[in-house]
Amino acid sequence: MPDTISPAEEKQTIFSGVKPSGDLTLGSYLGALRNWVDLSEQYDCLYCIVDLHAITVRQPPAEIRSRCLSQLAQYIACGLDPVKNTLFIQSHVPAHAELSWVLSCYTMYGELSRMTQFKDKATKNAENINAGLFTYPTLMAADILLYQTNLVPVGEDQKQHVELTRDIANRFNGIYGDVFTMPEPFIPEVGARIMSLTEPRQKMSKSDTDTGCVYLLDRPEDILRAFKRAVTDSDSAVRFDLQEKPGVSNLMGIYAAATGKSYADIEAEFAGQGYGAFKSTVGEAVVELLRPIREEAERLLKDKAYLTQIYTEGANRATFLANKTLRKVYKKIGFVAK
Ligand code: ATP
Ligand code: LTN
Repeated sequence: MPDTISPAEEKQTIFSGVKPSGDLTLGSYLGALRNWVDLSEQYDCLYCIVDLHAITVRQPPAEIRSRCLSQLAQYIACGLDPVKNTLFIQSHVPAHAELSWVLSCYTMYGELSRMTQFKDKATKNAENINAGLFTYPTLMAADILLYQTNLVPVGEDQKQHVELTRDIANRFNGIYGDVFTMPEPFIPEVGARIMSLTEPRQKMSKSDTDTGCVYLLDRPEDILRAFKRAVTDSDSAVRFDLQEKPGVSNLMGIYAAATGKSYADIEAEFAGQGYGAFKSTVGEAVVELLRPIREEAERLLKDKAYLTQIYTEGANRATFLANKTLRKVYKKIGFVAK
């Protein structure tokens, strides 16, 4: 009896993760989570809460703990079925940290120095440029490669990290044979880079303290207020132009992602109307998009026993798969078997 199913029946694997470094934003949803849900029928999916990644920036212990649970509730509320998808917390599967160390010995200092996220975070956290912030991409490579992942659904900002993961995998495979599957980034056509509503030239980031973020659990009145305050420009035409009109283009991107409308449709819909009506309509579309997620997440968060069961089962499944790859890696390197 063959111990594998035939390639025709075999589903490809997806891995992705979000850090519990703040509350999930509209950017995390449109750039990543929503696609996770869309892809979860055709693929074997592992979706992780990457707490090890979050501590590259200081996190108050009580906050990271409660955010992990809340993030899990939001994953499920977004539509991820915990029976069909493996939902787990990264620190529950030690193989991530173990493979990360190994991969750090196959990653070049120069490669890590070129990562834009490192340069960005180092500028923002000048008082704490720790080694973890620098080697962060090797941990991300370990996350992905441990599960022989084919596809990594992420926002535009993570493309460089997935490309580095491929370089590391290639280098390792070049020395030891085909150990790792080569992963591809999957970046959505709309929503891949949602910008802050108040600083539209900066990515909407959950750890930023500016007021330009919309959070998945925000109340409708807060969402509407955030959109009313959104920065536009001194013109009055709703027209897509990232260079000249970053605020309006960002709102158009959000509206397109929320409704499925094209930019041409949106321009026609608001022709001659000015920004007031446009901002309110986008705000209302986002309220309706997020309403069911917030309601379901609030309900799930009251059931801690259920959430504990989900992340425990998720960690068991993930550990099994991850250890298979880790054992293979150790063997290829030449470590003595236990
Ligand atoms: P932090 O502020 O702590 O760096 P973040 O808000 O940038 O966090 P991540 O946890 O780094 O969020 O990202 C989670 C996923 O969501 C990633 O796939 C990332 O590419 C995507 N993502 C995050 N922010 C945006 C955004 N503004 N637009 C589109 N995708 C995004
Ligand atoms: N680095 C990512 C989060 C992340 C991730 C991953 C995404 C950690 N490990 C593996 C995809 C696959 C971020 O900063 N958003």
